[in-house]
Parts: sequence; C-alpha cells; structure tokens
Amino acid sequence: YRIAVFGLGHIGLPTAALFARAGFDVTGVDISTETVEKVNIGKSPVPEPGLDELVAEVVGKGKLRATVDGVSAAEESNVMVVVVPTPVNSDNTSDLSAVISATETISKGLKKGDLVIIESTVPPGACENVVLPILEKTGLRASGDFGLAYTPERALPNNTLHEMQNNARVIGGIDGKSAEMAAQLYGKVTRGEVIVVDDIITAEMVKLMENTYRDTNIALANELAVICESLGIDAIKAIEAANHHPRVNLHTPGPGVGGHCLSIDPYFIVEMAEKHGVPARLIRTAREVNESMPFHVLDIIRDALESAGRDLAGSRVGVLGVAYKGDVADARKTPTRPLVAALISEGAEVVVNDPHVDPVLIKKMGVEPVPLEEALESDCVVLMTDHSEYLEITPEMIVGGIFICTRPVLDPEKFREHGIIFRGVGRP
Ligand code: SAJ
Repeated sequence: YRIAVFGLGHIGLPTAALFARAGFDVTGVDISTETVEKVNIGKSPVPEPGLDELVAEVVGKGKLRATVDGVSAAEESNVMVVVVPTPVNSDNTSDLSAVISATETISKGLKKGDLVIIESTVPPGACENVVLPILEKTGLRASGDFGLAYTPERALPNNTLHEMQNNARVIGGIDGKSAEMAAQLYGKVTRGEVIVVDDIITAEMVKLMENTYRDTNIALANELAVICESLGIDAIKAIEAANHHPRVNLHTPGPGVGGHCLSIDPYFIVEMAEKHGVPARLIRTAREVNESMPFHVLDIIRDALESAGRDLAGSRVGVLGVAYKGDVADARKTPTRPLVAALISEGAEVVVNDPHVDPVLIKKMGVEPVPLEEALESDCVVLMTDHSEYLEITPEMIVGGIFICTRPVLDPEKFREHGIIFRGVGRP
C-alpha cells in the first residue's frame, strides 16, 4: 500500500513515521508549508521524545515525504488517514472544519478500492453523517467502491511513540472488509491487541468514553479535595489510603484539567446526547468542576496572602508552570491561563516561569516570563505544573514565605517546619 496521512501534528506525524518504518511508502500532508519543509529535511516540528530521530531515519530512507498537495497525495495512495485537530467552539460544540476540509481534499483523489481511515476525535456519528456523504459526492459508493474505518488515537503525549507501538487499537469499519484492512495495517505498527468493534459509531464512542472516564474521575477527586480542605482533612493522604481498596482508583486532584483531549472530548458526548434528548448531567458537571479549579486556586492564594496580613491586589505572585502537565511544552487549555487572567484582574503583579513552554506564548498571556529564581522571589509562589525542575524546590528557596503547591508533588511538612505558609489543592 501507499499511505497518505493528512495532518502532521502531535499524532499525525508519529503515525506517518511509524507506518514508514513498518515498510510502507508514506506521504504526509499538511496545510502548513513550514511543517512540510521541516519534515522533508528530516526534522519534527512537534516536540516529542524520539520523534526527531525517527523522522530523520524514515525521511533519509525515502519512506516518508511531506507535501501540501493533498489531492496528488490522495491520487497516488490507496489508504488515506485523517489525523487533523477537532477543537470545540466557544459554545462547546465540535468544530469539524479540519476533518471536513481534509475529507474534501481526499474526495478529489478518491479511487475504487481505496480505504479512508479517520483518527481524529469526533462526536459519535460524525464519520457516517459528515465524512461519508462528502466521499460519496464523487459518485463512488462506500463499501462497494471504497472502504471507511475509524480508529481513535490513544497515545499519551510525551510517551506517544511507545504507546502507539504498544497500546491496544480499537477499530470500527463501515463493513467487515474496511475494518479488517485497517486492523491489518495498524497490526504492523502496534504490538498491542487490535480490537475490532461492531461499527464505526462504537469506535468513535470508545475514545470519548476513555477521556470522559478520566475527566469525571479527576472532577470527583477535585470535589473531594475541596471538601477535605474545608473539613481539615488532607485529601491527598485520604485518597492514597482509599486507593488501597482493590476496587477504588481515585485520580489526583490538582489545579484543573488541561490539554486538548480531556477538556474537550466530554463535550462531544454532551453535544450528541443533548441532540438525542439525553441531558448528560454528570459529564457536564464534571467539566464545570474541573473548569472551576483555577478559581479555587485563586481563592487559596488570596486566603494565604490575607493570613499573612497582605492583600492580593499589589502583591507579587510568581506562577510556576504554564504547560498543562509536567515535562511537556504544550499549553493548550492549561489551567494556568484562567488563573493568570484572574490574578491580573484582581490587581496582582504576576510573573511566570516555565522551562518548557515558548516564552512568546507566555507573553501572549500578558505576563513576563522570568527565570525560576526570580519567580521564587515573589510574595507568593504558586506551583501549577509538575515539571521535574520544580520537584527540587526547597523551603529556603521560598523567599516570600508563602507557597501554594496545587499538585501533590512536594511534602507540606518539609515547608511548614521552616515556617512557610504552605497551601495546596486538597491540603487543610
Ligand atoms: N490530571 C489531573 N489528575 C490526574 C490526571 C491528570 O489533574 O489524576 C490533569 C493533568 O495534569 C492534565 C490533564 O489532567 O492537565 C490531562 O492529562 P492526562 O495526562 O490525563 O491526559 P492527556 O490529555 O495528556 O492525554 C489523554 C490520555 N487519555 C487517557 O489517559 C484516557 C491519552 O491516552 C489520550 O491519547 C489523549 O488524552 C488524547 O489524545 O485523547
């Protein structure tokens, strides 16, 4: 087969590169000439461990090349994989414009015998109700003339290459032949189990269920943490003890849920549920709880400053971490953004440190990126992201005497022994 992968981002590029290493001839398609140029000189435009090396290897061997010309790529290939982003609109409905546009491009090069595979996360039903009609406008018929399958990407950022080659793969097809062919292709990339489910909509739903499970579980942990704070209970220790139960797996409370997946995917279920007259109360509430967490952190900061006889307005707050989670450079949907905006509107003087995130992006949040030592000299230091660098922070480094550690990564006692006001999500 010749495979064309549409979208060379966090997931598309590793997918294309792994197919190329498995021996397929792969054309990567992207609308960004900058991305295409970078890939063609053997470099990865997305930071992901091991990806630069892999891209260099497969481009060097001539197995992967990139282009902006999607129509020619589709004409030359017999398998087309769509891995483009699906963000949410401001009203939390799905924005399928990138999937639609990639599908339209593919339809211009679609031939008899081709297989189209969608990997982008979509609301249940989107492949059959949105993608399929575009492909059939060509006059070709699904099943009879071409195949269609859906297989969600499930790899964890920062561990993408490992997970893509080891995680189980869920596949749904428009017919048995499409599913079987997709299963064979992905079986060449992953050692994990390849699970063929009944149909496309089931495969679409599986992906959303996984991230909704995690988001809802984190919301539960966050709500329990806030309750524990008010009752004088250390929620982190309580959750740890509860998780010794063989059937309990409470997640970790924190400053909120960021990233492009957990904070978006539950809304895709809500959207379709409501269209079908089902309210999706729990899933929606979980989102509300997680989206409220940065403002809970704001309350903790204000409270801690007031307990030291200071006002939030006019105080200098040093925020540590812009990335949505530790040791990544990705700041999409990060809880740090609403926190910083709220601090500024309350009149605090905010400085931000992040050793991984592009300083240009930090400046766009309306704050100054500063070195760690400078952030630590603030009246109040707030750890938002569990970057490895921050795990080395010691009481002596908290010059202003107030430390808000929103992630359970440092021991409160160690700081309190030194007279530091130590507060955190879930800490009494
Ligand atoms: N978080 C918590 N508490 C926890 C776990 C996470 O507050 O106990 C926060 C993190 O700090 C972060 C956010 O949640 O802000 C999301 O982080 P994550 O590591 O849970 O997930 P992502 O968004 O990096 O990747 C998820 C993964 N999905 C699941 O684990 C079910 C990944 O496997 C998916 O491929 C990815 O979404 C995706 O692309 O959908």
